Amino acid sequence: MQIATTITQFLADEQSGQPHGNPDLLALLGQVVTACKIISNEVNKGALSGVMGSLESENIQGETQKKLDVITNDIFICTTERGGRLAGMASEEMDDVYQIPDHYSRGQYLLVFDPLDGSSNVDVNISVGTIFSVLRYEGSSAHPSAADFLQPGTQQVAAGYALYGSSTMLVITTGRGVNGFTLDTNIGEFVLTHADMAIPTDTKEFAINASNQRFWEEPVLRYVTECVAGKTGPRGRDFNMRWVASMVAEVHRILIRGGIFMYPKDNKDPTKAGKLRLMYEANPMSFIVEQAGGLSSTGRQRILDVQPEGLHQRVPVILGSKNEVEVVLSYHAGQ
Ligand code: P6P
Repeated sequence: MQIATTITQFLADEQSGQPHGNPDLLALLGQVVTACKIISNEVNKGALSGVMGSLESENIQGETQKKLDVITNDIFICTTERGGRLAGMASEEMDDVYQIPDHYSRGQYLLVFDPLDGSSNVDVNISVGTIFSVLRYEGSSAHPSAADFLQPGTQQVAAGYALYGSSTMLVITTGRGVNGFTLDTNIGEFVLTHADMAIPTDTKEFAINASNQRFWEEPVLRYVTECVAGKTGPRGRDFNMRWVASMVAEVHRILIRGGIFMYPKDNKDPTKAGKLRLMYEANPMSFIVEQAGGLSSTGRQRILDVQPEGLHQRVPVILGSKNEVEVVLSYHAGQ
């Protein structure tokens, strides 16, 4: 009898064949998968849930919090804090490190997440997602500090996202390629539907918030202007543009059909190095993109090599199809 491969079985097989395959990591990822199932159920209720709209509060980013931002953050915490695999957590929605309550056992991993990325879209029924990253805890204290999280993206042991779209998908890497799973609501399991995901090296599709054009640096302005010039311009071919305002949806599209996504450094707010956050947006997505054969850069540095200086640090992001990202990087290098 042919039974679909569930994410639990896939990850167990993947870990079992590895010299450092770790049952603790497997257990933690299982808890993260459960959290994403619960969030999917909440998000997909839409207006029926009674939790649309915003709160009066703002997160540390100064962004108005959606009711679902807080609810999904709580779901992540409640689903993982008791599992005995975590030393601590950090999230877009929490100012500081979340300490595992003393009455729960602890583990060797740190979990960093954006519980509902693109949440400004949730009220208008456009796809949103969850992004997560797993790091090793190298300290000895029962209460990790923010400094314990400040590891370059190359130190991630796993990263992934859930996309709450026309179907709910979970895409994950543990450093051995990228695989995609679709939630089969009939059995309540994510089943393997997109094995060995690979980003096409070329693309004709770029994604950027063009309303920021007047704030862009010259290399980005040059690149986008040439894309828009199409066949009549120096690129000699037409391009298409997309902007969903949900990074998870953009990255997923790029994993499926290629593309380049840019939220570059701009001078809209010179105090900010970019809009996207390194620890729980740029790093996990860069790990996935590189594992799928793409590139991910600040424009001046490989994102996974950036040494974090703060839990909520922002970085410029240029990621996607290898050959197209290299064009943008060449412009940053003055070529
Ligand atoms: P803008 C969502 O808030 C997010 O962090 C990413 O998911 C998304 O790509 C970006 O911000 C959208 O930003 O300025 O277009 O609203």
